[in-house]
Amino acid sequence: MDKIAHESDVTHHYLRPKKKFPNVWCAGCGNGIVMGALIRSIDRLGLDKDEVVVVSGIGCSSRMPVYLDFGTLHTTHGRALPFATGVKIAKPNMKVIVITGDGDALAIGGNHFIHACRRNIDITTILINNKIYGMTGGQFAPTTPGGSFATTAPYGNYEKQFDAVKLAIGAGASYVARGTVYHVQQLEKLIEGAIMKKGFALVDTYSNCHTYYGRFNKEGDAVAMLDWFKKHAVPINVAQKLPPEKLEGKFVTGLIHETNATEFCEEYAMLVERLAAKES
Ligand SMILES: Cc1ncc(C[n+]2csc(CCOP(=O)(O)OP(=O)(O)O)c2C)c(N)n1
Ligand code: SF4
Repeated sequence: MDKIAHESDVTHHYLRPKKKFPNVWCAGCGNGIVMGALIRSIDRLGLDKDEVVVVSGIGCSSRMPVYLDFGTLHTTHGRALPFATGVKIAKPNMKVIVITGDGDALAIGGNHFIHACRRNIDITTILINNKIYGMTGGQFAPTTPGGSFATTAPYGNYEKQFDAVKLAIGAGASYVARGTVYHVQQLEKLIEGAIMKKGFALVDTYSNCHTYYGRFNKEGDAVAMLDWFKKHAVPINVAQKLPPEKLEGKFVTGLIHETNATEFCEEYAMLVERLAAKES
């Protein structure tokens, strides 16, 4: 069987095609690329469908678990991480993956994001960062660059922009990476690494919302936006050798930060064991 036919079979194995399709995404949306990358990463890791739980909030990106044939939870806006935390504490052997948008994770869910990083709980978070609220019509998000246009920023956004990678590192996450929907093979490797990491893992994934961000900011269609990612991404190993002025206007991709800090569920299990030993 050729490679494309094989990958198509793999993809269909992990989808719910009869129940949930067609999907709600605009043609060319980066969400589909991330979903394909996630499926191939899970398949390569050889995980059983029943070992994986995918949790999301609300947003275009957060629709993803609906289409996936794992254990799934489609919850409320901004609250994917609290639900995922509950699942992980109840079932620590399961691989818990959160799919979230930049509004979902960093605006309404910002506090949950910070504390999940701080606890270093073993959850993989794939943040689909399209720099805007897609589902509700293109309002600006905490990741919208200064000067960019949105329905709620008709004269240009005058707020400062969050860097999700810096935020996660500062708050205590143990695996922090950035990828894009153009660099799919790199994205798959980053997702694999994140799933296998014991601790909180973030994959900040730059993605295209051509329908709103691209249109309002004259960045063109989906293909033009992918091309922008191609031209502006600098892999971490290259970036480390460049002076800061050469990185202006660019962004760094790859595994940016990794530590081996203790993980929340392990700490909790040790506490329970200690207390049980005291009682007996
Ligand atoms: C409590 C609550 N507040 C607001 C909303 C409306 N709402 C739904 S999705 C969304 C933002 C989506 O943006 P993002 O998380 O970046 O995801 P995207 O759609 O871009 O993938 C908002 C504000 C809601 N559903 N619930
Ligand atoms: S509105 Fe934007 S984020 Fe939502 S499906 Fe369309 S392109 Fe994707």
